[in-house]
Amino acid sequence: MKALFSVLFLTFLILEELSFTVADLQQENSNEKGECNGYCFSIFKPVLDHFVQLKQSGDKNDELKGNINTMEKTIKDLQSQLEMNEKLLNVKNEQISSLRNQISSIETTLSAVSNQLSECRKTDVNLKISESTVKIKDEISDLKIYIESIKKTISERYDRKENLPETCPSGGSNGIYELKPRGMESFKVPCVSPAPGWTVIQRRFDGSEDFNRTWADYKNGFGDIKGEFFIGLEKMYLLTKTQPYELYINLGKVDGSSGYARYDDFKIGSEADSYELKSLGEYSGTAGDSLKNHKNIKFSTTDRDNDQNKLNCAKNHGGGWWFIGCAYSFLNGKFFSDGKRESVERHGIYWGSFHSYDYQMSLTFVEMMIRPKSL
Ligand SMILES: [Ca+2]
Repeated sequence: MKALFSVLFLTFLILEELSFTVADLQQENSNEKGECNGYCFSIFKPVLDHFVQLKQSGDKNDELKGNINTMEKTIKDLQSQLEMNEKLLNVKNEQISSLRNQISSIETTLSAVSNQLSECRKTDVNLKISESTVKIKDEISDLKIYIESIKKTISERYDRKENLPETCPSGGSNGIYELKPRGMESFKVPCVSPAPGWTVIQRRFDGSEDFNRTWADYKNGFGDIKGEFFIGLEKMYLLTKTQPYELYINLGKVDGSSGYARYDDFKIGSEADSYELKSLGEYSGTAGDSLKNHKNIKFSTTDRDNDQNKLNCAKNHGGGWWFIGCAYSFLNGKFFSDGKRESVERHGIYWGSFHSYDYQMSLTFVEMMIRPKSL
């Protein structure tokens, strides 16, 4: 009966299991202890302890369940927040993606603009280079044309004349030489040695040439360089303007006696100065100085009276010279083969100081020569 009672009681406890509190069980246990004897207590005590443990475990489970519920709720809240954050994150990601697209688009545009700028710069530089090239080509073309014109001019003026001497060669034999002084057309003149390098500019010895000439003839020269001639005032001007020249005058009388007059700085002016006798320099010689008074005197011819006489000295004398009032010397007079002036109307060739200013005497030989002082 006791066992059966225990089983029934145990069944009852199981049915009421989790609704009991620990206090209830302790109370129950106390009640049982009061109602049960020692045997009863020894049998049911372990069972009761077990149930008490079960009850305590159940309470703990309840607590755990509560905690779990709380945690589940918390997790749900967190999940909600997470979802919300994920949504926000997605929105932000979309915004970032959009911004990236915009940046990419801007970068593309910037690159295109940069390329266009580079092309523009290249175009600008190429344009400038092209303009400069065209300008340089034009200048080169102009220079070529200019050079060709110079070549043509040189060729026309100095064709095959490059090797001609500028002055009579020093130490060369007597004879006719073609000279090509700088800046002048070439011309032929007699060159005289042994006095080296002298260019003959006037010569009288046989009366074959008429020296009663016009201004134009004295300007340009006349006569035969192999015989009697005058080289011309223009050549004398061009020669003596470039460098200092000496003048050497050989004089001869009909009796064969001779003398000379030498000047170390001979120079005449241009036609605009009427070929004025600009300079003579120092005189030396044996014939005396019959030219010094003619310094700074203009040249006169029969048709151009530049003298200081109210009459026309050139016309009266019958030739061109640097006439003053008239002349202390006159080497372009009429040639008298016997050395004597035949009439007062016609003046002979004279150099006053060489024949005691006897103007009835006429020289039968004259040779005027010049050479650069540097020789
Ligand atoms: Ca006069």
